[in-house]
Amino acid sequence: MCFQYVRTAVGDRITYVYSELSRLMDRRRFLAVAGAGSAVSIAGCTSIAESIGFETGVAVSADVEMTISSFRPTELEVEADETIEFRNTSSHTHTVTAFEEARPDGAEYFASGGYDSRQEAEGAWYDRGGGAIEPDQSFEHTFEVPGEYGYFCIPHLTADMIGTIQVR
Ligand SMILES: [Cu+2]
Repeated sequence: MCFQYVRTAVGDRITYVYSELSRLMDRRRFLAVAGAGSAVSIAGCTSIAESIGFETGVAVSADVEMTISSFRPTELEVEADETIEFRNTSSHTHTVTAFEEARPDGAEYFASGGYDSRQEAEGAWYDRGGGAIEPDQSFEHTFEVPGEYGYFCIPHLTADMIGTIQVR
């Protein structure tokens, strides 16, 4: 696991610094580390990443990042009523689109572009690129109802660009 982060005092938002190798970390460890609430550093990790050519040390302040074809982290655990920022840090265009069925009872549907259903979001995307999150743009949503939310990126669903938010 190559992953480093600091939980900042401001806004209780996780600012994470990681390498491409962080993709390899498993969810359990991520949650355990994220829940610890203190700075964590895995010795040797950064230098390993650098030695094989990855850029490291770039701090990104967002809750979920959109990379070339994935959400990172894939699964995120947050408190109810937290506003989550999904930020496109790649050079590709993405969407954040909720699965209709994968949300707790009573939870509001969410999608970049503000659509009220998956059908509406997909229709807008295929019709006119509706809901697009361009490079360096963000989409925010506040998760009010505890439970599990599944979401995906419309143009990259076939590449398994899928994420989960666990709201406590
Ligand atoms: Cu995408």
